[in-house]
Parts: sequence; structure tokens; C-alpha cells
Amino acid sequence: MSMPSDSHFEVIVIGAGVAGIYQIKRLADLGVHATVLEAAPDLGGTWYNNRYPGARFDSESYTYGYSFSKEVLEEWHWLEKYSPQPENLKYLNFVAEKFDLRRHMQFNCRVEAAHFDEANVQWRLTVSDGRRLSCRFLIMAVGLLSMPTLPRLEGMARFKGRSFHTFDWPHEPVDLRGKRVAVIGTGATGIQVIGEIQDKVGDLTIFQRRPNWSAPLNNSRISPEDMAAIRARYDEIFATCARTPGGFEHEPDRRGFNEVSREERLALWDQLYDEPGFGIWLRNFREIFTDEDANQEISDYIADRIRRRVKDPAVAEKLIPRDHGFGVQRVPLETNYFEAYNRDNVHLVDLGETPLVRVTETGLETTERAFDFDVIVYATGFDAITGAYDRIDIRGVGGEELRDAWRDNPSTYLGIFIHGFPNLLMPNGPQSGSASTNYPRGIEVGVDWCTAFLEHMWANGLIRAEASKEAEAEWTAHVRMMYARMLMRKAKSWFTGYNSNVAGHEEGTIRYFVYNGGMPKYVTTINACAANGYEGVTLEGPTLGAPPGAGGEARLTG
Ligand code: NA7
Repeated sequence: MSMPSDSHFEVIVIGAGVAGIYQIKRLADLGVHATVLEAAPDLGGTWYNNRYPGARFDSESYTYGYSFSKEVLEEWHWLEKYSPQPENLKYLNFVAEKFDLRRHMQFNCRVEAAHFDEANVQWRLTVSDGRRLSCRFLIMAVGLLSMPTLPRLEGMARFKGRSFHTFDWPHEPVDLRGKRVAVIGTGATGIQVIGEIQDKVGDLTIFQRRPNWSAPLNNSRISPEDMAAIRARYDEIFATCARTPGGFEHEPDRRGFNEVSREERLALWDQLYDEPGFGIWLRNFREIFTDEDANQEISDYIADRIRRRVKDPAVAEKLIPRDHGFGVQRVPLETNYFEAYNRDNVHLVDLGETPLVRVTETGLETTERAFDFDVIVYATGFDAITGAYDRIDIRGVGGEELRDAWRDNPSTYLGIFIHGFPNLLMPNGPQSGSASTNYPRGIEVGVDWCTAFLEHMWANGLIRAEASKEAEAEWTAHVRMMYARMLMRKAKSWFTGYNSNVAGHEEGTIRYFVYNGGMPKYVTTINACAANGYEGVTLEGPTLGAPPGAGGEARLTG
């Protein structure tokens, strides 16, 4: 009996986060010789890395967990409606241990290069420990927000206190008591950190470049009785998530914005603002995403709520965004964020007025003055969606580099395949539906689809799959076209590829990163592709005359 090789695999999965864990579960169940390569010392992805105070779900916990296992659903008890990072990491470990998935994972194993070997129809990988591995199929489960970015500021290494990006928050507790703390960035992460540490630090100074719209999280505990009621409803919960554009329980208000009176709209918003979670964003009228006037009205409403919560009117005005409307980028959910600015130990520095100039040995300097700190927290975001791909030297047919192919914009077929990069699959890639949804709901769809695709390949003796240039061009044009309807296209956010800290991603360069048609349409589209014999993907066997029923076109390779 031949032993499976430890350097060649049928499938290599890159990344042991939410997607990688489920992907390897599916492959292990099929008995496929597969492994997961993970750069971090352990599994968990986002929930392994982001250990900053206040890190938690903005999805309802019970809609975020995996739906694939009845046993897991029965056994796991979510403790909070929006579960915090330590609990989320515990959950992912629970799942991995339950199905004994760790034995299929390799940690501290960063993939540095992946080159397609056309002659042998294989991917050849170089990993950080110097090993060379190969596989027939490569699955990218690298995460959407896994490449943190720091500002490009002079003197950053000079600072003598402690400083870290929120993604790299130390694993051992950081004692902030009595400390002078700076937070740079007021995205979802900054807003979570600020809400959590405001009353636990000596002094907190927030460096805000542009304010972000945000709304209350309204978190609560989940009692054993609540959890029993949730368990009884799981089928219904997941069915609702599958039906809604964002993969949440929140269903859009399908009445027309102008079909109801202004009083009715205000009454709805009063109710939604005080409800938990994304209700105010996703249970709202659909026009707020597409119609300037509707968007202005909801933005004015939220601005008033901010004014009611912040005592100093001058500070309140600084916290109200002017350059984009409510909901056109992902809405951070907060706990006591605006109230933080009512505290004597919390100060706001508006970088729009006085930009940062440099980091000094003792703190930060703006165009106006110098500040001294013990700790600087960089909550400055990510090289989103394509950043984790760009970091790996990925080369396809003829040595084409993926980072070159995607320099201006990603281009994919269904967010799953890339022309010129055969046998590479993305269960939650750029331009997929899963990139803009309640993440695990999209991931399960993507992983199930990719797994069924691989089963089709194996069942039909096929060894090479490549999206056609035409199919890719058509999908990418479709994704692009859908942005035309959305006010989102005007926002400078990670959804449109904006990041001032990454060369080429600064202002003025919109990137078509996500499929905006909602999960239900996306699922219909990818299922139709599968039902049509994987239309748009050229499938090949090892020799001419691959088995019948193979779909696509068979020709000689290798
Ligand atoms: P975001 O949403 O990209 O936010 C990053 C924040 O950092 C944002 O306020 C930026 O200001 C600010 N930033 C970035 N670079 C700088 C520099 N150089 N100087 C000053 N301020 C800067 O990332 P998050 O981590 O908060 O959230 C990401 C997602 O995680 C979120 O949507 C959730 O889905 C979970 P800007 O607005 O660009 O002016």
C-alpha cells in the first residue's frame, strides 16, 4: 500500500480561518488527500488575530456560526447576541476539534509562492519553512481582511512606547490602566476599541481623519432559555439568511421609500436605531442605497441621533460624516462610542484640520502640536480583499503574475475562477457574493460549490479547469455594471478598494471588489453555471477523449 505523500496533495487549502476550516472538513469527509497551510501559529483567521479590546461580531452570533452540522448547532451555546473574539476563537476550535480537523492543518506555514506547472497540471508552492509542496487544486481561503496596513508616517519605528495595529494586538493582556493612549482610525475597529477602553485608560486621544457613520450594537446576553429557543428556530433562521441580500435575518423594508409618509419613515428609524444589530442599515428602505434624496434623509436622521448623544455640539459636528451618506459603506456598530466623547479623559483630534506629520520617540505630531503617549493603537484598516492574494507570488499559465493581472482591478469568473490560473478556486474570492455578505453564510455556499465542482472533476476523470477569457470578461463587466446603481461607488472605503496606505489604492481608484446583487441572485447564478456543465469553464482530462459527460471541452494536456 502506498503512503500518501507529505509533499504532494490533491488539494491544498491556504488559510485556516472560517473558510479554510469548513473547506477541509468537506475534503476530509470525502477522503481527499488535502492539507491546510496557515501562516499563523494556530487556526481561526480573523478570530485568531484580532484580539483588541471590543473585538466582536456585528452579525448575530447564531447567524454567524456554521450551519452544516446539526450536532454543532445543538451543542454550542452562544453567550452573547454579538459574541466577542475570545468566544469566537473558542467556537472555531470547538468545531475543529469535534471533527478532528487539526490533523489536516499545518501552522506557521506561510505560502510565499504558488506557480502553475503547465506540463504536470499542478500548482507548485514554496512555503516559509523552505519546503516545496505541490497539488492538483489550490483553494484560496485567505480572508478578505487579513492584510493589515499601517500609515506611511515618518518615524514610526522611533516610538519608545508600545504600538501595534489592532490586527496584531498582543496575545498577553495589555494593561492600559492609567496610560495615555492614542487610537488612529475610526472605522469599525477603532469604534469598537474606543467604546471598550474609554473608561479603562488614563487618557484617550482619538485621531480621526474622516468620521464614519455608525449605529448602536445593542448587545445582550443569551440565556440558556434564549439559546433553546434559538436552537428550535435554526432552520428558519438559516432559511431567512439564505433569502436576504446580505445573508442576515434582517430583511429590507420592501415598501417604496416614497410610498410611506415622512412620519412613518421616522417612526421606523426610531425603532430600528434602538434595535440590535444591522437593522437600521439592512431593514431599511432599499432606496437608501441607490437614491441620493432617500440617502440624504436617513443620513440627516442619523446625524440628529449623534447630536443627541454628544454633549459638545462642536465635537458632535466633527463626528458627522460629510463626504458620504449613511450606509454606503459597511456601518460600524458601536457600544457607547459617541458617549465616549462626553468624558473628560477622551479627546478628539480632527486630522482633516490638523493632519499627522510624524511619529516621535514620545508620541505623535500633527501640523498643530505634539502629543505624548504610552501606547499608540493603529486601527488603520486593511489592504482589503486582494491584499492577501497580492502578498503571495502567484503565477499562472506562461508565468503571468496575478498581482500584475489584478493591478488595477480584480477580474474573475463568478468570483471563483481566474482565467490564466487553472485549478485555482476561491470559495469567497473578490467579486463573489460571499465577499459582501454575512461572511460564513457566503462561505458555506462558496465551499459547498467548490467541493461539488471538485467532485465533478474527480468523478469524470478531469484534471484541469480554467475559466474562459470571455466568461471572465462578462462576469467582471456584470459586477462593474452593478456598481453603477449603488451609491457605494462614491464612498472611499475598503469595499471600493480605497486605502491611503497602499500604493496605487489611494483616492480616485475605484476597485470593483464585491458582487452587489445579493446572495440569492449570486447563488442562482453559480448554481445555473453548475447545472449547465460548468459553462464558462474549460474542463480537460489527461488525454484526448476525456470521459463523456465531462462538461466543457476536453483536450490533450501535459
Ligand atoms: P477601515 O474601515 O478601513 O477603517 C480604517 C480607519 O483608519 C479609517 O477611519 C481610516 O480613515 C483610518 N486610517 C487609515 N489610514 C490612516 C492614516 N494613514 N492616517 C489616519 N487615519 C487612517 O478598517 P477597520 O479595521 O476599522 O474595519 C474593517 C472591517 O472590519 C469593517 O468594515 C468590518 O467589516 C470589520 P479614512 O476613513 O480612510 O479617512
